This record gives sequence, C-alpha cells and structure tokens, in this order.
Amino acid sequence: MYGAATIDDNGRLLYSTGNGHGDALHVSDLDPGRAGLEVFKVDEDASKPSSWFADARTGQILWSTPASGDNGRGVSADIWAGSPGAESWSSAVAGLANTRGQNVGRKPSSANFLAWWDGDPVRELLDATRIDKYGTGGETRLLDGSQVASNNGTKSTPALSGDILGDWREEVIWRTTDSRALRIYSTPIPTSTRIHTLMHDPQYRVAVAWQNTAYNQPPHPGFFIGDGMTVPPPPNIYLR
Ligand SMILES: [Ca+2]
Ligand SMILES: [Ca+2]
Ligand SMILES: [Ca+2]
Ligand SMILES: [Ca+2]
Repeated sequence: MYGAATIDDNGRLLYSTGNGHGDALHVSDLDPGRAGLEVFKVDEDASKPSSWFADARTGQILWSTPASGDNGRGVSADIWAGSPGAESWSSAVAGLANTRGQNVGRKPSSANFLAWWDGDPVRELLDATRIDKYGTGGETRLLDGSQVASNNGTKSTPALSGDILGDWREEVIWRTTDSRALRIYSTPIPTSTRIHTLMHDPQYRVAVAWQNTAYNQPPHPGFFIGDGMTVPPPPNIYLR
C-alpha cells in the first residue's frame, strides 16, 4: 500500500483511490465492527478530500472530509475508549472523528506517532520525546525523555518505535542530544492484557521496517488492539 495505490500480490494494481500523495497513511483493523482492514489517509491537493477512510481491500471510500489543500498530518488509532474502534484526526480538520467520520470530541494536541505504553489496550500519543495519554479534557504526560532528541525537523519522529523487547507494549528509541548513543525506553507499567509480542504479526513486522522508508509513520498490526478487543488470532509463525 503506497499512498492512494494498493498493489496486489501478483504485482498488478489492486486499486487506486486516485487521491495521490499524502503525508500520512494508517492501515489496520481501524473499525473492528466492520470486516477486514481499513485505511486512513490525508491528502495534500486542493482538488482531493482533505482526509478519507476506506476499505483497505477494495479502496471503497467510507467517509471523507472536504478538500482543504495540504493537510500535513493525520493519525488513526484507538486512543479513546469513549468511542468504539479507532479515532481519526488531522491538521486541517476540526475535531476527532469516529469510525463513521462523525466528530466525537477534542482533537489531540499532537498528530504524529503512537505507542502502547500504559496497561490498557487503548493506544497512547507519541510526539517528539514525549508520550501522552489522551483524555477528553486534555492529555496526561506519561513519559518525558530527558537529554534525548527526535528527528526529521518539524516531523519530530523517533529513531524507531515498536515492540522490540519484553511484552506487547511498544518501546521507543531516541538518540541522545549529542547523537553519541541510542536509548531504548520501555514501559514500567504492568498490564493484565496477555497477547503475543507484536513482531509475531507479519503486517506489524513490515510496519516497523516502513518507518524508515519514505515518510516515517507509526506501525500498526493486522488486527485490532484497543478497548473491547477480542483475543487476536494466534500467530502463524514456524521456528526452525
Ligand atoms: Ca475492520
Ligand atoms: Ca476508540
Ligand atoms: Ca494504553
Ligand atoms: Ca515491548
């Protein structure tokens, strides 16, 4: 999946929404109440919707927001248990959209990366060198990295984020401000959720690699992790 286009496993075009390049793309089971995966993307052309939410297999657009020019940032993830499934938000659109595109609340203060950090399966916000938990009245700071720096100018991305150690929650790697070392931050918060580590999921594994290709984006697994989640399918991995 590359911007508006999705390539089939035979190398041919599966579909294109025709909406061109955008600065952010998120693919996962964003709406667990609907079969299959969904995709959320922002657009940067004044002739295109500023954002859209589509069936990831067919490209059928389920909802979109009016054109606004260059919509520079956008995110979709379950960051709030008050609405089922993922919430979607972006720079050029007011409010927080539910899985049907309806405004259900306050937009988070950042639109950048994500991390599963505290004990619940709802995802936290990762921006610059901080991790925050979304709330309707404001965010709660869970981590403020000391003497570390983010990358890529105003995009403020980590060196890498992903589940690379320990349980399924995500670690974050930042460089020290003097660029002489990398630091790996891991959550100290216990969780009662017991699922396989995320690198067992093929989509998530590819997603960790895609962070360092083209525009850096946070990884998503090929199944839903969030409030009210069902037990994910056991990973189909064989070790020799
Ligand atoms: Ca779905
Ligand atoms: Ca939600
Ligand atoms: Ca959480
Ligand atoms: Ca982990």
